[in-house]
Amino acid sequence: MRNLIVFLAIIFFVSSCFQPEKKELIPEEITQNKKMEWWREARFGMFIHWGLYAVPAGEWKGERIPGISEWIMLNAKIPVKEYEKLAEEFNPANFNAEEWVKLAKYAGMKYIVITSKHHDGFAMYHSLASKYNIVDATPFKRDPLKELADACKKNEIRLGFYYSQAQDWHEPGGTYRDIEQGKSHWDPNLEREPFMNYIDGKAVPQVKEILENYGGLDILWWDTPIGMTEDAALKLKAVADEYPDMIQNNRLYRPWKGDFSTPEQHVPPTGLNYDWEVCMTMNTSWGYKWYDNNWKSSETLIRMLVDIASKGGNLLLNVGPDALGQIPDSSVVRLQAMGQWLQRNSQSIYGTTASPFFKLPWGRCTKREHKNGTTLYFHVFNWPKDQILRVPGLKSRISDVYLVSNPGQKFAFKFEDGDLLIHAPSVTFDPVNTVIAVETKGKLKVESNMPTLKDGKIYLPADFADIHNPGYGSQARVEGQSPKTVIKNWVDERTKIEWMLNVPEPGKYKINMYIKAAGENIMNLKLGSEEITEELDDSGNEFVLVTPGEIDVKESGNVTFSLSPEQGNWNEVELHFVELELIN
Ligand code: FHN
Repeated sequence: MRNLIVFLAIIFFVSSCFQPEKKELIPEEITQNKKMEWWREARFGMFIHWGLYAVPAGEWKGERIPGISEWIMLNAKIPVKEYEKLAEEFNPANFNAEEWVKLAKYAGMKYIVITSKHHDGFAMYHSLASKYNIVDATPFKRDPLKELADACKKNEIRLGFYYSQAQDWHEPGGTYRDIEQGKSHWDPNLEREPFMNYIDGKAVPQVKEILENYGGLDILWWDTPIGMTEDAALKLKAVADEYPDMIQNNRLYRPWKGDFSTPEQHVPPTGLNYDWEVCMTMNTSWGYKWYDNNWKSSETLIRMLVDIASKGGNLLLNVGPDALGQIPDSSVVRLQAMGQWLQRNSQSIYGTTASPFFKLPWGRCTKREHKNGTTLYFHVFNWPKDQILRVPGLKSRISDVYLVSNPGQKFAFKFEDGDLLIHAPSVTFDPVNTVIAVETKGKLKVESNMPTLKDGKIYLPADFADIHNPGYGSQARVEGQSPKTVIKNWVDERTKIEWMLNVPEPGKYKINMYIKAAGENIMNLKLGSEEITEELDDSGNEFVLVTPGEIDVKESGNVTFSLSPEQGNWNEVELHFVELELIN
């Protein structure tokens, strides 16, 4: 009987992993799909944070100010009148819109989003609603956003403006961080006024200006709805909704979804059931900070773009130009590397959709559907040492397997134990990411490789974990090659590790974990709705087996197993795998 239940559960599980039938769309969905079409195909855009904060570049009165550089006015508690003086020094003589646009194009980016006004309240375009703008208040006197809009048009790249609609540290009615906690503005000379004065007097007129005067924006990127009220948001929405083809993000007012969501500084572990765009810095700050050298490598950035595409999202990658109008060389080099990789592999990114696989231990997958089949793009991050690339559970008919950057290079393949095996030469073609295309015919059929019961155990390896890192702070990551992968650098107590798994039958499961713990760590373990806590001993430099106890799983089906640090009781843990052993 038990075998029968397991068998039926597996049959249900397998069949539910085949591609779902396309559902009938309602008219609103058709309109929305049409509006989002170019954006979904684009996959990759450039974020530009540029403003007066590029002048101090992270330093105030000879002191390095901690935190992200565009927040220097708040972090260093600079009085409004003093900060305003930065405008007199701002003369970005080397600014060249055409060069920026060409760089974005070379990098393979399809759109640009630039700060028209950040939280410091300074408009980076010629505003008639406030003299505190780059044309009226600086020796530069040019409107860089106008020049950028012209260059984008000329070079056929889409353009969006960022606008900080609630926070405006310069205005008596603008909001600032902690206003919702009742804290005062740091500048006692700024006599407070009602928020609506600022909305009516500056935000609404400025949003009208940017929408009317720059040839029609493709994106309006709202930010930080701190202190935003529904009344104020409705006024701004009314202005923006005059442009129904313009795409807006979800940050105008917290309860509203906008056209897309905006995970910041982290990549969601799985896809989201809504359009989404990760915004990400290449170092730590958004604005220019001369001593911020915490650069992500080109390899990390290329793989991040691929990871996001494999989950169906976009990447908006930031640059912070300096006070002379130059994009830092460290950003340029990375963008060029991304562009070169994209030139060879463009078809595996643009216009593709999310991976049909649960997890691929060696990389990622994107796909493109055609009338008679699907092209699967396998992005191989870790080239197999045994010359066999195993694609778990691919059940479709296959007509061709070739290298995307050189389609003449074919690969031999065969099916074995329900998996596709691709013969991989001993030397990798691209150490960062080799893309192999697999042409499948007919309906795409993929059997999920979600962990499930096998020989009495459910095996949860490091490379099948979803790592929920905090947006800012230390990032845990997977290192090594399957089956020897390890989660390393788990030092931040906000980081949570999760696995999706299939429990074919309820029962008591014993937990075995293979971990290395430094110092004192207390961990909470949760399977379905049951939770236990484990105090981990310092294991020195060794991986040890830890058995925190048993958990009762009351229902079969897909569940989540999670590990999270007990707040205030965390030091550092590395994790190789977890095993759930059925004991009754
Ligand atoms: O506070 C800003 C920050 O400076 C930057 O502009 C980012 C970009 O998404 N948005 C805010 C933080 O969420």
